Amino acid sequence: MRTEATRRAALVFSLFDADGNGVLEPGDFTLMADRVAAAASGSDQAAKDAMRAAFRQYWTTLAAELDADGDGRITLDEYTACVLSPERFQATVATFAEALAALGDPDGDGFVERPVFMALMRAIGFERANIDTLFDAFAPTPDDRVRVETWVAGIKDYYAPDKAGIPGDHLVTGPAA
Ligand SMILES: [Ca+2]
Ligand SMILES: [Ca+2]
Repeated sequence: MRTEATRRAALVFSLFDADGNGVLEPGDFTLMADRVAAAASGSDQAAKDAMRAAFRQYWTTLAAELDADGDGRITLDEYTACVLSPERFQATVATFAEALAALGDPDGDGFVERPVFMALMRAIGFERANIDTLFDAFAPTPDDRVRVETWVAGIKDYYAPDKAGIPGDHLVTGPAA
């Protein structure tokens, strides 16, 4: 396991703890889905519903796979186990990545513009400067867009325990780290 992967997991844990009470519970994922839906102003209802379903599946997987003490809440220690056994989490991350990235491409042309990317990532809670650096690391086109597939792959890499020095590591650096 890489230190980088543990740091990435800890950051996501802190952001997904949307109500800030130190543990992940179903309500955190409803709150987060509401925030992301509000930021996805250009997306249709079907895309928002898919994202909400992906957040629900995320929670269901956490509760089924990582709630070691069975208390219906996920602590940071329980959560970081997803870094140790990524295979239990892979399908859920893939669904989540595709649903989130789809929100970034409301017109379906296969590309995500920077302002849309920024709005969605801000809604999740990442730092503005880190989001810009991440977008740049995705090697945007001259008109400042990245491919949906690039973002999907970036999200999957973010959760991969053996990855280091990836674009997603930019999210972990800066004043919040
Ligand atoms: Ca919480
Ligand atoms: Ca627990």
